[in-house]
Amino acid sequence: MQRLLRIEIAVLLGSLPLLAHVGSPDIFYEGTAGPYRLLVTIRPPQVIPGVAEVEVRSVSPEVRQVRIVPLPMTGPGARLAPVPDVAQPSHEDPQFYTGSLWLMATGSWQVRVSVDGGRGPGTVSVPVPAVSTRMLAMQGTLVAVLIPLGLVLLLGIVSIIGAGAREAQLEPGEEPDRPRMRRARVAMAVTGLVAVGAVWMGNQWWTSEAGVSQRNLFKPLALRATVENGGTLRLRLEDPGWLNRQTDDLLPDHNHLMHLYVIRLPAMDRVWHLHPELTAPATFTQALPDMPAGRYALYGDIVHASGFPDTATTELDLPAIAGHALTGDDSAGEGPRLDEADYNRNVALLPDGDRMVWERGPGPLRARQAYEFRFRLEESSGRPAGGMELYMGMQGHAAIVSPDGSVFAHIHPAGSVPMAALSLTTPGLTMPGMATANPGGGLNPHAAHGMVSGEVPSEISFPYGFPKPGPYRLFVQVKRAGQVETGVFDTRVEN
Ligand SMILES: [Cu+2]
Repeated sequence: MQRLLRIEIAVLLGSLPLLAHVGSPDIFYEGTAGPYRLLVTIRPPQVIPGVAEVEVRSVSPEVRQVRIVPLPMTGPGARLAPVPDVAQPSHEDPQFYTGSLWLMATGSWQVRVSVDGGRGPGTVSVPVPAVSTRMLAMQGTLVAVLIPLGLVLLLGIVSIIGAGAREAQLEPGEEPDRPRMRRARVAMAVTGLVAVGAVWMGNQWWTSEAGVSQRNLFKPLALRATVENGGTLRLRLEDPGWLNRQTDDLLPDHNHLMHLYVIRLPAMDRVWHLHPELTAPATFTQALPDMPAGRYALYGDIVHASGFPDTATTELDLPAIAGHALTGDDSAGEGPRLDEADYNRNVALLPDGDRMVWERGPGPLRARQAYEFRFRLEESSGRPAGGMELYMGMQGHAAIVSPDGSVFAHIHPAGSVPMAALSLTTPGLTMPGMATANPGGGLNPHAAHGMVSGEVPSEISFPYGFPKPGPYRLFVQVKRAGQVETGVFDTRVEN
C-alpha cells in the first residue's frame, strides 16, 4: 500500500515539452485542402494515449462540413483510415470548427482534415508528433480520499465473509457455536490474505505500467558542440535512449539535413541561421563565420525519416572567431540588445536601408491563441520592396525565442510543421529546390505550402501561437536581391 501510494503520488515532471521546436508543442498549419484555404491548430496531449484538440478555421465561406481523423504517418496504418469524426462548427463563427481526437500511440502521426462544401471536397494531412512529455501525478486530496475508502473496502470484505461463515445458516436470535466461530476466523484470515494479495498484485501491475510510461517519456536529442581548428564547429547528435529513435535516419528539410540557429547570449542581438554538413554518422560540421567571443545558444532542427521532428539544443562558449564569409543559404542578422528591447516597436531598420514592418494589431497578444503574424518589407521611402526572392524555397523563415531559452520555434508561412514531414503526408508536394521561377508568373500549386514562385510578394504571413505568457524575440528572415534580410522584433505575451 505504502509503495502503491508512493508511486501514485510520484511527480515525474519534466519542464515544458521539448521537441520539434522547444517548449512550443502546439501545431499550426496554414494551407489548402482542395479549393479551401484553412488554418489548422492542433494541440497534442501531454500524455499518450491522450486527446488532441483540433481547431480548423476556414478562410473560404463555402465550407459545409469538416471531418478529422488521426492516422500514423507511415506504415500500413497510414493507408487504413478509420471513420472520421465530424468537427463541430462554432455558434459565433460558422467558419470555425473544433474537435478532439484520441492519439493512441507514441510516434509520428497525422491528422487528416477533410472538407466538404460548395466547391467540392478537399483534404489535407497535418503531421503531429505524439509524445508523452510528463507523467501526471495523482492529486493529494484524491489520495487522502481513496486510501481510507480502500481500507474500508478491505476490512468490509473480511468482515462480510467472516459474518457469512459464522451466522448465515443460523435462525434469527440463535448464537453461533464454537466450530462456527472457528470457521469464521479461518474464513476471515483467508479472505484477508487474498485481499492483501490482490492489492500486492495490483501494485505490481501498476509499477510495471508506470515503468513503461516512464520509458516512453520523450527525451530530447542531446547536442555535443566543439570548436576545432579555430573556427570549425563540430556537432554530434546523441540519443539519450528513447524508444527506437535513430540519429542517422534524417530527411532533408528544404534542402538541408540540419537548420542551426546560433543566438548570442544573453543579449540575443546577433543571430546566425546556418546549415551544417553531415560529415559522419550523426556528426555535422560547419565553418563558422566571424563571431565575437561569448556565449551562444544553439538550436539544431532535424527531421527523422518517419517525419518526426527534433530540435537538439546546447549552449557553447566561443573565443573570438575570425571565420569564413557566409556561403550558400547561411545568413546572419542583428538587432537591439535584449535589455534595450522595445516591446511595442513594429519597424525594424535593416542594414541596407530597407525596413521590415510588423503589421501587428492594437491589443496585446495572448498565449495559446493562433494568430497570423504579418510582415512586409519596404524601402526607406515606404514603397514595397521589389526584387523579393525565395529563401530556401520559401517566402520566409522565422524563429521565435523566449529570453530564458524555454521556447524556441522555427516557423514558415505554412506554419510550424516541418516541410519534410509535410511532404510525407502530402505526396503531391515536391520538395524545395523545385521552387524555381515560374515563367508564366503567378502562384504555382506550392503556394499552398507557403512556397511561391514567380513574383515573390514583399508581404509575408506566419501562423503561430505562443505557448505561454512572457517576453519573446522574433527573428524574421526574407530574401531580397540575393541578400537575406533579418528583422528583429520583441513582444510581451499576456495570459
Ligand atoms: Cu526555416
